[in-house]
Amino acid sequence: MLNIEDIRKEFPILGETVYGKPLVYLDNAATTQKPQCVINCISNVYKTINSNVHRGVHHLSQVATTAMENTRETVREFIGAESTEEIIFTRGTTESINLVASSFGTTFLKSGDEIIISTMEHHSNIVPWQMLRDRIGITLRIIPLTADCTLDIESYKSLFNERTRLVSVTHVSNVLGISNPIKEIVNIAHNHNIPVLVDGAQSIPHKKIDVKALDADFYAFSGHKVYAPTGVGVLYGKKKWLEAMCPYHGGGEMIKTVSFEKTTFNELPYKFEAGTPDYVGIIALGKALEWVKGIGIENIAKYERELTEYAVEELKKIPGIRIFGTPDGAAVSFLAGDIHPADIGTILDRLGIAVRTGHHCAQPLIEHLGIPGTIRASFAIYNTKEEVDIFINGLHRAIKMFE
Ligand code: C6P
Repeated sequence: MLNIEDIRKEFPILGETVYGKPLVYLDNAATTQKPQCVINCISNVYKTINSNVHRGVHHLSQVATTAMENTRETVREFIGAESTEEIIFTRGTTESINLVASSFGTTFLKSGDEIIISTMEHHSNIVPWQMLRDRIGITLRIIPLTADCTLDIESYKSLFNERTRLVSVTHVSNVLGISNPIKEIVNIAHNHNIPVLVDGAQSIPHKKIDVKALDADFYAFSGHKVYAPTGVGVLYGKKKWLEAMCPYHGGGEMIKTVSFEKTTFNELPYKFEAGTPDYVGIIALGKALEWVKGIGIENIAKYERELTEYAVEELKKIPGIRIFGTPDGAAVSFLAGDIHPADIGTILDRLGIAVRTGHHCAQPLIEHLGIPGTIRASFAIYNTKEEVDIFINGLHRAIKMFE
């Protein structure tokens, strides 16, 4: 049995008030709040072991390096990767996808090649491919959605041809809270010998991830969505791809030798980690994942699913509410009649309730739905049914103001 009240006590920000009202934070898909142990970890690193990593023979540098590399092992275990050589630290999901677009693109793609993405992608999984398209002349093929906002798998199958080189899709939609059948998507692509990148930004906080079981070729995620600090993320890549791919950024750390004539590159994973990494954030990412492990990701997933189901049930009782898709995760998107989502969001904010409104950085999906945007409530392990009730009451009040 989870004790949510005890878990809440670990998050100092949850005691804050907004406009004199207790904070009800339902914008966890944008970023999660941080437990005290993660906050302490950051300040303890600065207080006790701060030193640049992988560079010094001195004690502090060695301790900091060990702590950072321990996180690499924590991440490896957390996502079920084969080896720490396959764990690249980045600034977040966005940078992880840009890394693949740049390095995989430069190494393997040429004009006329095709990449498959979907209608429900976040801009981070659209724009890097468009930039590549404009640079080298590839084509983007888009998986359409069915009427109930799921990926149209039959259409997906029909997008493959001899020019297809990569599939890049989100595991869970940040707008709809719907999980995509990644294993099936991977199997279909692999039957064509095509690798798959999975955008895991919205699955890492809510699902048990096993990259080997999924057989994903790449898996990208951000630390800040899973109780870790901002500014750190991960790219998992199968060794065979990472070894073949050219480096992304050039600089210190990613080299073996440098002369003015020639540079040789470092081995994995350092080949992709140019410059001083955010080792403080990385060490705190390790702390956050250990914290999640302590509660159990399956327990988190179950609790959040129940909370989301409760929110969906309560939303459905309000006349005029339109929910988009059938969420199976920890987020729900909806509209209240013709009221603009930003108006609802602003009124909820005055009541201390934080939700996200707008296009959620997924404009093609919003355009597909033919709406101005949505109101999105997204949940984390520290949210409660009482908070859902406050949110629903707030929604009633907001709707009344527009009647
Ligand atoms: N979505 C949201 O409110 P970064 O910014 O790199 O940490 O994550 C980008 C990203 C990529 N893919 C998906 C599916 C995402 O949801 C996000 C971030 C936040 O929905 C902020 S826009």
